[in-house]
Amino acid sequence: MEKFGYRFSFGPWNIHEGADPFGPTVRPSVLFDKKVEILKDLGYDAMQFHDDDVVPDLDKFSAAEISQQARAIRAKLADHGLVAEFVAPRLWESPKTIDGAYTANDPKMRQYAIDRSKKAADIAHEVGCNLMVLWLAREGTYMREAKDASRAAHHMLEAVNALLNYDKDLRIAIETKPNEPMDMAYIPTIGHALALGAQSDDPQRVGCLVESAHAILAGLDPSDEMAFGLAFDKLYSVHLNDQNGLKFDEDKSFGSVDLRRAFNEVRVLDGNRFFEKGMVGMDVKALRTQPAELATKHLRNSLQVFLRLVGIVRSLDQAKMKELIAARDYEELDWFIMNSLLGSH
Ligand code: XLS
Ligand code: MG
Repeated sequence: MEKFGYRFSFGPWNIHEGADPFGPTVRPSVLFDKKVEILKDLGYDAMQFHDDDVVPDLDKFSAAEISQQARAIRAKLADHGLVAEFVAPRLWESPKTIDGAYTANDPKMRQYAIDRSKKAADIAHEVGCNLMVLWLAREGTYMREAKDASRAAHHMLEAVNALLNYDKDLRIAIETKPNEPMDMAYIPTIGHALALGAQSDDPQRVGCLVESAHAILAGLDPSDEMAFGLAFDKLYSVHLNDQNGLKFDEDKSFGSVDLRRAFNEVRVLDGNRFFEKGMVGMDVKALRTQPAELATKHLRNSLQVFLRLVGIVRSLDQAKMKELIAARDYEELDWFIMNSLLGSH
């Protein structure tokens, strides 16, 4: 398979049982070892992790036990020629983070969130990566008056600084999202993420991860969010998927709603040689209707659509595009792009 120099990843949560807020699971759980095989067979290169994907119930274990389990996962990946892309502390399920993790009103809960994130940094080190993704799922409000938003910004900065100072090798990619599970989330866009990173003790080690659906939920174009991160060499990873309107996060297969939008994500990534900078991560979910034995096609589709779009991007007649742009004939440019996507008749 021609991968144009790119490396690809997804997380074990992308092969899932299909429950939604209105209905139970519809597929049996898939064992981790099987998910590793599927990832390899589909042509992916790396697995993304939450801390408790590596060490389930990690709060129950000692540092030595956590290290041992993490090293076992690293070996399992290596047996298949795979690596870990990142480790993300899962700060949205614990009873201690009901009122937020880094921005909880209770300082003891804020400390739990920071301590758990340090464990995630240790796990990242043991599975062989130095990238941590912070999806700030519980940082925000259901009602504004419950939190002091300015103080919350300082609490998030304190958490980022605590991690940067705890592990001098760690790089942090802030994954932004404007809502869900919160009514309104703090750090909703890449601009907010990079502004926070710029205030940190070591801005060189703080960047971002753009998720297509999260940018769309913020009313923004994902390729523009990616371009902003790339402009300042701050795009450490992406979560490609798609989203049909402003509703719950759908994690649809890449390009399955808006192919032109997906084309521009690939055009921006490839035009900035992202294959030299980071991995192309997917964050996609199979439709609840998909039968168990067929519930990995969203991962195949997303990877293959990306590669097909890279082929189109790299075949574009750049001289012709420059000519149309110089003439400000953007309608002809639109026609040119549409024909590139539709296949000229
Ligand atoms: C949300 C996040 C989440 C991962 C990473 O989209 O990407 O899916 O668990 O924290
Ligand atoms: Mg995501």
